Amino acid sequence: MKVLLINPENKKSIFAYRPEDVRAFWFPKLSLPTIAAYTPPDVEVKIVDECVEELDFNVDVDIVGISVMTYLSTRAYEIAAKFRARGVKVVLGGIHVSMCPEEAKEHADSVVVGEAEKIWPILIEDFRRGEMKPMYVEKDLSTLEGLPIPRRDLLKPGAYWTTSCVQTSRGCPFACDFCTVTIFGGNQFRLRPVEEVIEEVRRLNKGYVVFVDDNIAGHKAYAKQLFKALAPLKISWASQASLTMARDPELLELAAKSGCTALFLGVESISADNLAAANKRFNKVEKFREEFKRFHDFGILITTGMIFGFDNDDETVFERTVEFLEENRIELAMFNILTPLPGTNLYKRMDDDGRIIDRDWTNYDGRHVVFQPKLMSPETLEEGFFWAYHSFFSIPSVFRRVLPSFWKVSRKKLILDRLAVNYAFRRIVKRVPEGRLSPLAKILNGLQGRLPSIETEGLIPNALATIREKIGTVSGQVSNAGNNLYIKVRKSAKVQALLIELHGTMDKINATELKDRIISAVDKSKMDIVINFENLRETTPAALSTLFDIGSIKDKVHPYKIKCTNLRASFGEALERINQLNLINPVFFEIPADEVY
Ligand code: B12
Ligand code: SF4
Repeated sequence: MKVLLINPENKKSIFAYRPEDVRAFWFPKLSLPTIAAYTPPDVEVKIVDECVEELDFNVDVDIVGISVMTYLSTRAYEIAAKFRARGVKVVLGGIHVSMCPEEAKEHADSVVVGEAEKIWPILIEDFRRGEMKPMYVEKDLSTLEGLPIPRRDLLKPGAYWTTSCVQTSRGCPFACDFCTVTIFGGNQFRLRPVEEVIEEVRRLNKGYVVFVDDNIAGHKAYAKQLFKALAPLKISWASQASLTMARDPELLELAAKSGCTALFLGVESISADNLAAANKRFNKVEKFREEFKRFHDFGILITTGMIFGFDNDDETVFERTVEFLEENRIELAMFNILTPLPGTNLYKRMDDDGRIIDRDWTNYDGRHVVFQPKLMSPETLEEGFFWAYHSFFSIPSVFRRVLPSFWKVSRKKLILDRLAVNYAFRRIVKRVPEGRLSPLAKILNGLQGRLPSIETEGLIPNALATIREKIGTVSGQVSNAGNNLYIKVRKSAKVQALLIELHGTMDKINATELKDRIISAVDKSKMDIVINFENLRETTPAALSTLFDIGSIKDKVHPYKIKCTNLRASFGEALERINQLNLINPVFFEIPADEVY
């Protein structure tokens, strides 16, 4: 009996990785090598991965198994139809089938819902007897003890950067709104016995090992034990982890000592509001810099996963994100457009709100906009995503991000490898449209920035921040801003206005510049402005009266309004000193923060 296991690929997509890309930096999923290992020994098994080889539809085979990711489901169904037309039985399994079994059933002789460890051998025996069922559902999560070694030998030799992929755990202790991992694997975090992982690693042909876990540090005590056991093997490895790993220096040190050279970190967004909405509060924006530095200090290179299109993302998110990644020397990043994958909470929410605009699964690849974004048009989101790719992988950006680590990392070869991976990504980027930033993004960028504060006499501290500092809830940004005025701008999700967040110190000179920038931004954007004073550390009465100099600003912004929030609570004392009554109307007035946030 002959079984053919297929990993489909949508070769028509400009984003599809070509064989040369896979050889340069890619590795296979373990799905099919795992199933192959569970196939009875008297059955002949072959694996074809369309990413790296052609699929022969005339091959001599009795049964075909296809692993289905959502964006590849159309291709999977096409392959299934061709084999079924020849009378070959087709089984579909994997994440998409588990989330949409009724849909998948229409395209196959049998579908497997859930993990296949226990079901696959039963299905094969049923097939032999001519009694294969149309659907097999695995409700239990299999134990990870005594797993057979995945059949990596069935993968095309030399086609991948590495085939030394090993899984040490399944699932993730978190449940981010957009992710299918916890939905599929339950929020039970399952761990393989350390000695079994070590034995599997020991048997690999040397080379770079990739732990294809969802979160290698999801269970700290286990991870520490694993890293200690890996150290004597003298391997180099990479994996995925959550940023929480940086909060345990011992864990980082053990990881580095065990050969960890690179980690993929699900950073997702540089907006705390986005992260909160995505149920990812454990990512703390104000700690990002420090946490990235910790990985770098241990010589661990970082790849960040970034998502564009969250509800608080406006046109400026692309430039701000790339700038942030460059500032933090992020050696590599994967950009994605937010995608409501079936089965996730995000999908349910978007569907309930009628925001899904494209139901073609082919476009659920993180590179297309399939939903209506809140603060920009789908086109602006797509264009900005393309722009971010081009900008991040431009030669100056590559040097800015990668070269500084050269002096940090003791093994210089790692940096050369990272430069090579960036170079390989540039090949893909060249196939992607160039993209552009929207005119509003340019306006916002003209408005935001950092302006030095020179006049430090008579500064009045922010009363709100002082109270918070006392009770220990003040944000790092308020206390660490230094002698500068930081102006951050975005479009409000709630009201048709540009939101200006002030941080640091505002003196008369930078207040004059801020006022000019506001007048210019209102003129170009034709929108109201809301200035939030909550995080401004200190200012002077002279700075406030310059900014609120109605005579010089009212006509220039008419008919638009400049509004404030947290002004009185933060700088009531300064306002008292400058006869604030003139300031309230008609141009400036204070509104409660919850009206804009
Ligand atoms: C390693 C990995 C990668 C690697 C390698 C991918 C590759 N070469 O295809 C990299 C980092 C490159 C990657 C990229 C992407 N990935 Co990925 N990846 C994974 C990860 C972490 C592990 C996969 C793995 O090896 N699992 C171990 C095996 C044993 O488990 P399994 O795949 O679930 O298989 C079991 C069952 O599903 C079932 N089964 C699976 N197939 C079949 C087939 C048959 C016939 C049967 C009977 C059963 C069956 O049996 C298996 C044993 O129980 C998974 C998450 C996860 N935990 O699975 C995400 C995951 C598969 N990736 C995902 C996504 C979205 C992507 C990207 C599209 C992201 C992006 N926008 O760039 C890209 C696509 C790139 C590409 N061309 O494939 C999603 C898929 C979601 C979906 N609904 O489709 C997942 C589930 C993660 C998530 N966040 O939700 N990925
Ligand atoms: S931390 Fe990563 S793997 Fe875990 S639920 Fe969130 S996105 Fe998914």
